[in-house]
Amino acid sequence: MHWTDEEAARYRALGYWRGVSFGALLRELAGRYGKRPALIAAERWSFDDLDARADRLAAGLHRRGIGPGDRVVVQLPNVPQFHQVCFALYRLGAWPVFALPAHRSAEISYFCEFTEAAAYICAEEADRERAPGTPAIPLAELPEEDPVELPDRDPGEVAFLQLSGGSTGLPKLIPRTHDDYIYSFRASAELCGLTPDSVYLCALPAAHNFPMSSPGVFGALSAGAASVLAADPSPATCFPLIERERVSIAALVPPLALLWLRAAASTPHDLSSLEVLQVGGAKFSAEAARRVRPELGCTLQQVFGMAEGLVNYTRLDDPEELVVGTQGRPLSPADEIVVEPGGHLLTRGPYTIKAYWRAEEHNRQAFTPDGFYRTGDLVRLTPTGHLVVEGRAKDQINRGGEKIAPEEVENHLLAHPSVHDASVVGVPDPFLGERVCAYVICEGAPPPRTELRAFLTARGIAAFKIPDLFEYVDAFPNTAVGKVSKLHLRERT
Ligand code: OOB
Repeated sequence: MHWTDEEAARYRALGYWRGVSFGALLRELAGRYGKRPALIAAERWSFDDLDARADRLAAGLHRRGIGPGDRVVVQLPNVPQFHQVCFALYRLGAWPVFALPAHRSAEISYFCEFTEAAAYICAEEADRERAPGTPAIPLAELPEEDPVELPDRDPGEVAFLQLSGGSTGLPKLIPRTHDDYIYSFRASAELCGLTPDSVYLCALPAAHNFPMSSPGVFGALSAGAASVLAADPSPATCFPLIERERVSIAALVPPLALLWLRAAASTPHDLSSLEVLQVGGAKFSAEAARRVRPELGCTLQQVFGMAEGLVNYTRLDDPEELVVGTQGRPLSPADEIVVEPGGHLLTRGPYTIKAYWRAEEHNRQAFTPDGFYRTGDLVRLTPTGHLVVEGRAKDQINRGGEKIAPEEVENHLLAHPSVHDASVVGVPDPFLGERVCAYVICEGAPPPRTELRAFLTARGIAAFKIPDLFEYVDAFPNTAVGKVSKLHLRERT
């Protein structure tokens, strides 16, 4: 389930795992950076504010019976309370389960049931309907009380459950420990050159691993830097924030980077503070990558990461051809990379998981007996040790950085009375990289496409999973062994 004793001893001896819990880390940071700004949104919170408010919330949740090992599904927008909730739960030893704001009742009720969640912390009162059996705590009702004494947590234990992009019917949960996660964002902050004078813009959903830890808000906190939390990632929202707060580094997925490039050409806002634009989550084309420096006036950093662990970065001083043409190289000298024939990328290291949580059967395929994670990505290694992502072996759609498990959508479609069979694939799209296309075999007359869309919406799935295209067919092409050939389906559009 975890790292071997030998690996753990090595990671500690090399100083990667520092043996400090999240709770202790925030205390240490508050001691060092006190009144300096930590989180900037409608409200401005200093390091002291975040530390004190995490304590007060921990006390309130403690009184409600939330304690070590309890799971708490957290679904919040980009507000400082998101980070308050994280640190409060970390101090209690309870595990946040990080849902995305786009998730709806199908996903939230599954997370709550599968993790047997003790609570669901949500944005709005109305959200509680998404998890009928779980006590909901809306943002406006976060219970803050006078702090209570809580024992420090063991840094080797699980701190939270992150969601996998998923390639199976139901998403898998990723257990990350204090030691491994703190190492990943501290090392990332260093690699990105963050200092207390840096300003990080969190434009993507704060719960995603990229803006959380690569270096993300946690990395910024660990460096004493401020983070600006944007309500949405549009240029209209973000450009004024960059100007006002003198943002120095921001992180985007490729389609948003394209939008920013387009908007930058005619913006009245001063973006000159921006030194680094990170782009990751999906493949950024070399053509678009080449435009970043001339059009936005900053350094591009490509980031190829995964919630399971491994994160690759182009370095800020890499030559242009590597920055533009590769997805970077591993964060840590201790990251082990294996590229099997065909380009299959496997990895093992100080912040890559050894198993999904409660998924024994899936773990047997996803990890090798010697503890490597099969990423499902197909890559090429350059002589410099950089990785170029060339494709994917896993059955997953990457819609502009949003990951979709086709099987999950197929299962929802199969619940419709007119649907005899369904096969969901990603088809190329110039803006998103891929769009979602559902091939459907109907029983009787095909329903209008709007009906299938409405049906999926009513099933309560996130909007980004609803197919962009529906194609009615009489049969699916088969592979030699009689399975549906998704390769052939993709080629049909
Ligand atoms: C990030 O994490 P996830 O867990 O949402 O998705 C991971 C998968 C990777 O296995 C790969 O298939 C794809 O997303 N991916 C990329 C990529 N970055 C991620 N594919 C091509 N080029 C890239 N630059 O997406 C994530 C986590 C931490 C940092 C950055 C991204």
